[in-house]
Amino acid sequence: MFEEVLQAWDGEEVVVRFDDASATWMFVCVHSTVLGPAAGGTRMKVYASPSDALRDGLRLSTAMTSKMAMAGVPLGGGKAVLAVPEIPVGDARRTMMLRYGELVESLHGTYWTACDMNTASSDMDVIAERTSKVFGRTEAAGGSGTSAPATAVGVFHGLRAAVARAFGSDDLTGRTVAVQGVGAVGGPLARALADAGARPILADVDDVRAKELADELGCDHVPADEIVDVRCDVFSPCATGAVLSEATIPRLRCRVVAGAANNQLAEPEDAERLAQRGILYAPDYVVNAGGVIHLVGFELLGEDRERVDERLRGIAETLTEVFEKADADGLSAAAAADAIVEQRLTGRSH
Ligand code: NAD
Ligand code: PPY
Repeated sequence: MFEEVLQAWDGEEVVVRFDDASATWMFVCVHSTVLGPAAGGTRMKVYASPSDALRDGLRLSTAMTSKMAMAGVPLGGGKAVLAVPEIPVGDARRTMMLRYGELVESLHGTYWTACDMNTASSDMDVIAERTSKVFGRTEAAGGSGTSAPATAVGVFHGLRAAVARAFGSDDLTGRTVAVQGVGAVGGPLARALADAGARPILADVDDVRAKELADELGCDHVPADEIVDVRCDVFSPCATGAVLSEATIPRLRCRVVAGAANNQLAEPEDAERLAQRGILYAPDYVVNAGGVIHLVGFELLGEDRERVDERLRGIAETLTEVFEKADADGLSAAAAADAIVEQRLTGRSH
């Protein structure tokens, strides 16, 4: 039910539209505009129910507020969900994106959009025909293109910082890293890890994709449902959310979790469950901010490549500050990161 889902959320507003022509529920979730206009990608997905779509959008928008605050960019957190009956193609997709662009434009800058699951830079080009409040258009259309490679670079730096914290050195030589999902972020991450001398172990529900990359990198791959159980130094979730749960945490055989997926913890208590198992968790919204740094750096802040790269490397320092605060205050890393976000949003420390 929409009522229960919304009552449990602490965000600012949700704009809802049912797009009759495509039978699509459109939810624009504005979690916070405290630090600037709410921004976050548009996820297109087939959900079991509109309430499930709304729940996903709300959680993702909340995480965007934290991501923006932690990355130190002048934006708030938002996310949009297009709950489609099936993923549209061709003209149906284009006309739906145009109508969605009109919805974004009607918000007069409260919400800025970008790519997320199942939406691409080409969709942003279409949306941009109706609104200027869009990041991540193709370079041909004047945007900065896909942010996934930058996200992978940021995860790589964060992962190295987490390894340094857990093992006393950030040298990745010989370190085993189980990468769950080798798509637009997990793929380049696996390559970077292999280049740095680490030993990636890959898995993807698209087993062919995992096998081909493993063959190319000369590393191992396992079936997707076994990656959580793999003995490794680092488990790197780069597929979907909620992979760290009461059910999966006891199965993990790693020292560190550091990956790209949004909302990795199924529930807040999972941060404590990880800590109790002696697993160092690098909070997702700290580690996966590379896409934000790329899009906002190039398209809003007018930064050059050098500055964006410097900021991507800075993810390692930000994460180290989180770990230091966690140790100093006796908190899990997730709770320490949340406390830093809270301070940036309210100007107060707790
Ligand atoms: P993607 O769709 O390109 O890749 C995801 C991959 O995971 C696919 O290859 C898919 O087959 C695989 N997969 C799905 N479910 C799986 C499972 N249960 N086990 C193993 N593999 C599975 O997506 P992406 O852009 O690489 O993003 C990966 C994650 O990172 C997502 O959670 C996304 O929200 C998050 N993220 C991405 C960006 C970005 O810039 N692309 C930024 C921040 C966060
Ligand atoms: C994400 O990082 O999850 C995003 O949604 C990407 C993004 C980055 C900057 C503005 C809007 C969306």
